[in-house]
Amino acid sequence: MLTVYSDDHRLHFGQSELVDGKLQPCFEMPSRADTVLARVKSQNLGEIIEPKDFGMEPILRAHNTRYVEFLKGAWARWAAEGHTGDLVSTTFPGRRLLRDGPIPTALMGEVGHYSFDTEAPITAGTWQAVYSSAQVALTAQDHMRQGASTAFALCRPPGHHAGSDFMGGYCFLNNAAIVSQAFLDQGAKRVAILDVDYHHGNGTQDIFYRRNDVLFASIHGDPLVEYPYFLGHANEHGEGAGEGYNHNYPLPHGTGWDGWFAALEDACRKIADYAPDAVVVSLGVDTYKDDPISEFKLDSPDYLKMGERIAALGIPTLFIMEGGYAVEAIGVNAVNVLQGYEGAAR
Ligand code: OKP
Ligand code: ZN
Repeated sequence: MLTVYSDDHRLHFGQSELVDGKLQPCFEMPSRADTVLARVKSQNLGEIIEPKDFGMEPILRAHNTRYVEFLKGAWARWAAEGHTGDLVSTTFPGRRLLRDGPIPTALMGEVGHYSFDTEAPITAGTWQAVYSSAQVALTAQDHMRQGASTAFALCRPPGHHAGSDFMGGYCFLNNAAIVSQAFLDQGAKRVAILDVDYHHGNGTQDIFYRRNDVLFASIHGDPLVEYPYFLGHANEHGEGAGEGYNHNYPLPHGTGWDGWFAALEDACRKIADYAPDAVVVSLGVDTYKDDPISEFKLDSPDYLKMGERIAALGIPTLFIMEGGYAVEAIGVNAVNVLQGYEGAAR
């Protein structure tokens, strides 16, 4: 399996994240990608290439232009004001504040307008890193356009919490949404996104909620007890033309392989019924038992079985790296999914 990777991910390195009222090092750190890349190499998964540059157009097919321009220019504006630390939003349009009102001209207001939490810090290199992360995904997608049945986009930063015009949860541009739209723009009739990250992919759900050309299925910690808290319930089935094309599997803390696999089985049946031209997997491995911010109990061999079940769909599948914060283990776990897939697809 081809892996696409760019060192540019290092340019995004948030200084800190608020945990129990104290600033701690960000869980979403550059060494995460290093661990996964090292495992891809040590297991001889296949060729590793740098991304090509597909430009802004495929990004703007999934994201609001003004939001993207904000992301691109925010650091230069922040630095010009004399700041040296990360640009992080702390004020948000909660209920009965103007969520879609005039966009504040002050940067601290504008970043709040475009964020839903404090966990997507904008640093000096964030734009280059998230742009390259999107190009990593698009390059893997292009490999499949040329006929490959699978590919692995080793994206960092991740993307599934980012909506068309908002960031949050370590995410800025939604890599899975961007490549799904690219498949459609190249002639695919239907694409299914299977989000196996521990957290609900609220951004991806939001982007495709009113559409029937992308089916979204997500298995995640129940939002009643887990981040992102305010979306991801089982009764969210889509709206308008999208009614019936969104499937959430919220599961309780402590869920292990058996409970998790039952949800995967149901999701895979829905995907098979939908008969998509391609499957995009939002591959988070923060479902791991020792993940520092998560509460599922999957063990490393389970990821092989996850890959095998996805392969049994028999549909071209693009894997997009999302979360996973047990830095030492995420290489084994992510690559296990890919090797499970390859072993069963072979
Ligand atoms: C991104 B992805 C600790 C709480 C963590 C943010 C989680 C973002 C996860 N401060 N909140 O889905 O892996
Ligand atoms: Zn996650």
